[in-house]
Amino acid sequence: MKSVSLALALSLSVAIASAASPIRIDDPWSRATAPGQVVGGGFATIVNTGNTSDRLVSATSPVAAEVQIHNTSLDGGVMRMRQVTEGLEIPANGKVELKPRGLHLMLMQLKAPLVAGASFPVQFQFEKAGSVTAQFKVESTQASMHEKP
Ligand SMILES: [Cu+2]
Repeated sequence: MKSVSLALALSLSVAIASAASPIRIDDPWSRATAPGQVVGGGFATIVNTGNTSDRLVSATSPVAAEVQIHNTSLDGGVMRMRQVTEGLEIPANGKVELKPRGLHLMLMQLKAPLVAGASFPVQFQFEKAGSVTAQFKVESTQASMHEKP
């Protein structure tokens, strides 16, 4: 009996520890891809409710060979994407938005098309908060609430 209650107490403390993570991934979504399209985008708002800044260092997903962090810039009227290799700082009590035409996740070498209505996990690795997983919802390429520039 004693060992049972100890195990319960241990699992409770683990649950409390993970719930206390200051990093939250809000509204994770992606866009459906056409057959043959080998890259996809990932968008979300990364919220840091903690009093110290953190850094997103990498991300992985089972749907893609590699997940990169990209930034978008306008270069002579042409949209260009650049890989962010130094990670992404998430300010204390702040947030960073990953959105179309801005910072985003690039899912490289998709293993299968992303189909509207489906969802897939992305595991984020933060310097301090460690690993945080979010479930990305695939939306159709047709106009959605996210399509506004
Ligand atoms: Cu990109």
